[in-house]
Amino acid sequence: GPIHVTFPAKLTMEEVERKNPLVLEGGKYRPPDCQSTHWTAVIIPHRSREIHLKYLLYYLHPFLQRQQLNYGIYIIHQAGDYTFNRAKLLNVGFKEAMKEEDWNCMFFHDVDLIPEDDRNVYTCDRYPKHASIAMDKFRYKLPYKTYFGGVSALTPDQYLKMNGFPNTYWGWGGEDDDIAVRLHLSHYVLFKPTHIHNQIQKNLSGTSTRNKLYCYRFNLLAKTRRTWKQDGMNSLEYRVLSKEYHRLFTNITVDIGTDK
Ligand code: UD2
Repeated sequence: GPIHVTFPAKLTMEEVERKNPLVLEGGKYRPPDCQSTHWTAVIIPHRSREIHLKYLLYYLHPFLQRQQLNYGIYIIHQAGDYTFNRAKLLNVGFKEAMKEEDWNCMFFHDVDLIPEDDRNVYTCDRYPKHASIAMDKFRYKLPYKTYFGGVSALTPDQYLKMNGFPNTYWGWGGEDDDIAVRLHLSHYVLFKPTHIHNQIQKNLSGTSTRNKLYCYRFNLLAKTRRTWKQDGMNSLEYRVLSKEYHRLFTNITVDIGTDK
């Protein structure tokens, strides 16, 4: 049922670690008393949002364990202070996570969204799923019908069929709409759960710095139909700078280039 999400002021990462003794190195987990057929990788694009990350892990680990999934949490950290590129980081996350395990479901997850109900099941469906249809920041309604921001869930096959996500959106905005168009062009019906409690998320906004608005996003969006087959997983270039196995997550720091 519902999870009462609060943000305890004195929470430390050490405390979150103590509360999750069964999590294996790198933020991986296997249910100790059953064999799960679900292998879910949670991919989180990240830079300078440590406080959000701490609260997310505080809620996400016990939440996923209650669902008895095999899971792993991957933080894809963009190196340097060039303009952020959420979708490209998600592509990197997919590629790096698949090198480690045969995941059968990928959850692409903003760092500041916390599930508010246990009926948000972190497994994949027959169709790509928008897994944050009701967020407190939008008063639990979608801002528009095709909105695809926040949290989404795709199987590796679904993801590869749409050539992953675009690499070319630097800064805030547009990439989520591009992904929605790709889904349509790959002939997928988008799955949006109908029961609101299935996908509700609390947004942890607040102190973080604003991502630079991407001014050319509408120009790119207008061309998605022509570009999606060339821009995506098949054109992804990056350099892994480090990979660290922390207690509650795997951190992969990457150089993904710049928009210059
Ligand atoms: C909204 C969407 C997001 C995406 C974005 C447009 C929601 C809840 N989220 O995000 O999915 O579509 O609009 O690009 O509707 N991040 C960092 N460091 C940064 C910048 C971004 O870690 O400096 C990551 C982080 O995981 C964050 C995500 O990117 O949650 C989205 O960025 P945001 O929180 O700045 O933007 P927001 O909430 O408007």
